[in-house]
Amino acid sequence: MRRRLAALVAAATCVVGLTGCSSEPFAPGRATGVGVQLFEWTWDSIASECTDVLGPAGYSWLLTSPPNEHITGTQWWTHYQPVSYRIESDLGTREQFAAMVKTCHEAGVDVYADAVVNHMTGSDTGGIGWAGSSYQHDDYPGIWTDADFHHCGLTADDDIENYSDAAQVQTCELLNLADLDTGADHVRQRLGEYLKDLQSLGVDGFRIDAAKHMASDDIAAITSVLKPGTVIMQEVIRGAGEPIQPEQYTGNGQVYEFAWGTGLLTGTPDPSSGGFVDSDDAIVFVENHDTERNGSTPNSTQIDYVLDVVATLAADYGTPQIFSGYRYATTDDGPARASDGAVALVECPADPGPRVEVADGQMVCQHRWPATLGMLRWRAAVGDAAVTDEWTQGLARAFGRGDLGFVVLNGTAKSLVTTLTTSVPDGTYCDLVAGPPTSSGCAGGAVTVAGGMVAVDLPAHTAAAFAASDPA
Ligand code: LM2
Ligand code: CA
Repeated sequence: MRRRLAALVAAATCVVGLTGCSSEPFAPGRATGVGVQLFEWTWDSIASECTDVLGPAGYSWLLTSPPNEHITGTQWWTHYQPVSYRIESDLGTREQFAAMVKTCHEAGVDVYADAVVNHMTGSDTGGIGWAGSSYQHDDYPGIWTDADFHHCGLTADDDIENYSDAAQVQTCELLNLADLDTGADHVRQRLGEYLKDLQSLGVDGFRIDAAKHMASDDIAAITSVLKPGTVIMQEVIRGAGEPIQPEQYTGNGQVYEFAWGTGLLTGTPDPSSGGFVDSDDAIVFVENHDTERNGSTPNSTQIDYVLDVVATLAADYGTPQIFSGYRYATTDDGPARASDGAVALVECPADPGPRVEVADGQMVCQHRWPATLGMLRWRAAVGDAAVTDEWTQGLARAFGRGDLGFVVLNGTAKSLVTTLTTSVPDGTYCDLVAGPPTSSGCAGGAVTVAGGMVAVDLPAHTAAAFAASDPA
């Protein structure tokens, strides 16, 4: 007998780890491999999030915003203009940072920091940083003098103009930001010391900001002093026909594979079609703080965003990084601030989800959305099982991971009513796109497999996923 059950994309009633919610927690211990970029979150807020949500939900690691002293201002991008390597920012103090790392480790979550090592500030007038250090464009007392910077002499004002010229990209200034001479031994050493200092606070890995703007060898030298096993995630934006490509950096660690998120804009990215780094080398993401603003990938205000997150977490390619940011009116705006001028503690919406209204400056908490949490659970359940039972019909598609899980994505504007072959054993299973199951049962609808077939009835722009380990 075949039964047809609508797969509901219902709002979950709770967030795992919070009071009133008793979804079975993952054993702390890096269950999924999935990370979350907590963009502009304060260290104190990250600490509570590790305990309350990230650990129980199965997040393996998180990425912080840059933790060092930065220029002052209310824009988020002040964090991408370092003034010194003191761990002192409007996101928190050194002590708060260290306490956060400890708390997150106790919750089973590794901490990676965003490392801005290509450049310092873009200021032409100089000033005083957040922690009180004074600086000029090419002069950071006690740290760098003019001789420590590239003065490329290749363009009129030493700014990068032409991405087809590798020397310009790596030795001229990105956005007028004073470009460190990362080829020089003592510059490499000082940058390595900064990263080691973070490591002494427990940091497990680094995003290397603007990696494309440093020679791969420079990054190798800077990171060579780190503990074996330190995770390195390099930001090398793929540009067609450019001389500098992500493949040149995989010897140092992983790279962000921008082709994944870009590919989501038009359908399903297909790494086997070429133009992608190998799966083990790739960090994949639906959006990051830059692409959220510049449109080069989907963003969380768009109709198929949840589908894109589901597709990314279900795929057998790369290490997913979930993005969690805040609502803004204009792209420069930073998050809400406390009365002392520092970034305010985070308050997630009561029931975070795609349809919840969020005021400007407030966190959206995409990493708490039911579909994201449910798919973390699904991903942990399927492990590295091979892709099976693939089915495609235009923007609708489905696939399984061995006999452990199955996912259906309806990216079309019409309901998807069909019957599909699945290797998941006959039975009735919770739809995990509705959220992780709770002690009272499925978070949303259920799906039945009978005779090796599953009947699906999915509204436009929705998805459903079930795992053999989560029967209804
Ligand atoms: C990155 N990766 O390689 C970051 O992901 C990206 O967010 C950074 O740009 C960039 N590289 C440099 O670290 C952001 C932001 C820019 C901002 C810079 C520096 O997207 O808009 O530039 O940080 O804060 C701002 C102004 C720009 C000005 C520059 C220097 O928007 O107009 O350039 O400061 O004063 C003259
Ligand atoms: Ca450079």
